Amino acid sequence: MDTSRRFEKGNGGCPGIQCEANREVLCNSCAEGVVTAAHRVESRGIEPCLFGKGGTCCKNCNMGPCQIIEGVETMVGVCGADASTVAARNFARIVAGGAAAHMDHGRGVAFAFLETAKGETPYEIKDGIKLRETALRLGIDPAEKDKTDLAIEVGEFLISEFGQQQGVLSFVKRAPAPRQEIWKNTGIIPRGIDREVVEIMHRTHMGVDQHYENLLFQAARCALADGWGASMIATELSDIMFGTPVPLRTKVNIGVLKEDEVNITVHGHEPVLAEALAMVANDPEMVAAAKKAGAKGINLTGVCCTGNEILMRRGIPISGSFVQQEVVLATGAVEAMVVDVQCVMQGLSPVANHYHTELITTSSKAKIPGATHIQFEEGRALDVAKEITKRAISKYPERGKHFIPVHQMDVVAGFSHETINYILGGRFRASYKPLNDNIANGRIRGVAAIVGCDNYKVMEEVHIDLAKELIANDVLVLVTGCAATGMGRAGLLSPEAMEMAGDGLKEVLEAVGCPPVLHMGSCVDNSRLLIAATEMVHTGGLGEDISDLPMAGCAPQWMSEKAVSIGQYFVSSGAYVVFGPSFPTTGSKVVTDFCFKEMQNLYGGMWDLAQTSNDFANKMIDRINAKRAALGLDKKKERVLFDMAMRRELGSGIPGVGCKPGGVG
Ligand code: SF4
Ligand code: MSK
Repeated sequence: MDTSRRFEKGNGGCPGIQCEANREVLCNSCAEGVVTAAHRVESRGIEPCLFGKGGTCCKNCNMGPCQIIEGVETMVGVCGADASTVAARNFARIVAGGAAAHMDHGRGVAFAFLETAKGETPYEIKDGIKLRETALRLGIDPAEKDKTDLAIEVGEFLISEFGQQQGVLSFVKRAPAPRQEIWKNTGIIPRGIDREVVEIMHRTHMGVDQHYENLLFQAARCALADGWGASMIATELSDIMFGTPVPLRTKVNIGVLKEDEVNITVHGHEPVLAEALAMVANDPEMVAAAKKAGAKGINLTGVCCTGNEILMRRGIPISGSFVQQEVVLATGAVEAMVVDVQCVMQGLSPVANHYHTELITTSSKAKIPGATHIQFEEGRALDVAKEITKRAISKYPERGKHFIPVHQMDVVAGFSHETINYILGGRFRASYKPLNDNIANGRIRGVAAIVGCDNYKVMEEVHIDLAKELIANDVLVLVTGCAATGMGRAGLLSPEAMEMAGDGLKEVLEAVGCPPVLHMGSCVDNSRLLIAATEMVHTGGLGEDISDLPMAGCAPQWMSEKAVSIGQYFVSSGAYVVFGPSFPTTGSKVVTDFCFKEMQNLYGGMWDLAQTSNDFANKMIDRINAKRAALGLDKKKERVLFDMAMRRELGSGIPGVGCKPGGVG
């Protein structure tokens, strides 16, 4: 693949990264001297280290590091490990790393939930209906119990699943029965949440599990403990505590920063502190302090998935996705960036130091040299939020030369699976039946999930062109994470984007008034997609299992280990998942074939690899068509083929919008 052309220089000799807003900020004189990941990519190249690309280097013991080449007899590890063993071990460790991040996130939410249930935090149990439904699902009888007692019981029950040693995780039982049978037969039912990560770390230690297949089975089990365990716990308990999302209008992109207000950005993944900051942002005492400092108020915005959490539930705008985190600070207009865990670049610290910005870490698990640390505790949530807000206010008078680009885009977000149920079926007959019926009658070809990060390796926004091609082909698109923010910047999260949809999909969208691309939340909220797929199966007419659905998933710009864990839990749940621009096992054909072929036989779902948006679209639509044919729904449906002229024409998507040079977004 020619990757060199993927990184284009901006007009002013500054790095150009994906979005016009980024380009404008980094080319502005107030960003002079600032070094961001875009600059580092420019100087180091997009493949900073070739050692390890393809997954066949091992440094699991001090006889190495060993570089291993498949098929070359002399290029095995000192211990004799071959490429398949090492690639599978490395893959399993990637899954363990990604799953562990979600597991610790889920644990944090569960403890915050329990403290809230006991009245020890300023939060409340907002969704009593979901609490009762969840209790029933866990086998807890909600009858005769008040909200407090029930929440305590649910919280304690779910916390116990993190340290559970034997048995089956409770939410696993939500999956379609044939799916559970497959997991049982392949021996990958997760027994406890933490146990599966520990077992991967043990098995991948020097001299333990040497068989690639055995390693990949444990990787699958660990990933399921993430998706159907920790991530689902994080999503469900966050919904019960902070409210289940419903559709709301808000905005995304750097232009949501405000010229005349104290700008505080929250970045990372956890919703807990961000909720407290949202609670105090309008506190009269804080607003008065901001006014005294010369500002008109306090403007809270989000970055990455903490941003997605408060966007979904509170409509708080997102100023940036992963690749924009440093650029948001390079505006010089942010008084404080408050970070919790995951996807927070160390490069933020020097960028913040370049300005008056205070970078504030808040988790004992995640400190950064040069940042101020203010430890967050749920029991003191409002006090901590006020302390942070006051520090940000005190920085406002120090704001110097700055530049806020105009780019911002209207979005509609908040599509929990409960909301999709309601929107499609209406208040009195909430159901996935209309979706299934419209798939069966061919108005909707199928469903695609575009999830995950954005990444400096991919300078074109592949996921945006892909989404346009999918919706033009009547595929309903579900998005999460930073991919969702990118879609928002490009105008695809607004109902007006339905104009880009094929006739069938458009007809359905017009009837319900929702966008063709539905924002379903943060990284942990990929668990919502598992439930939505399960609901489609249970509703009937589209097969007996998730693997029967005309559905495909992808992460075209994946960056984090979490994305691999997410991809693996979808594959093990029966989904076809395409990753790009690279896959971490390609140094071993044996392991890659197992992931790309054998997993299909085992799970009815498999991995695949693509690079261009057109490759992704072709593969995903082919899969959806094949599933339609298998269901007997193969009434000929014309494929809209995108040529270069059509791509250019769609360029910004809706006239005058989008995240391409010359657009507004
Ligand atoms: Fe090399 Fe084997 Fe040690 Fe890995 S475990 S570093 S392959 S000797
Ligand atoms: S924040 S994991 S860059 S989606 Fe969830 Fe974005 Fe990927 Fe982090």
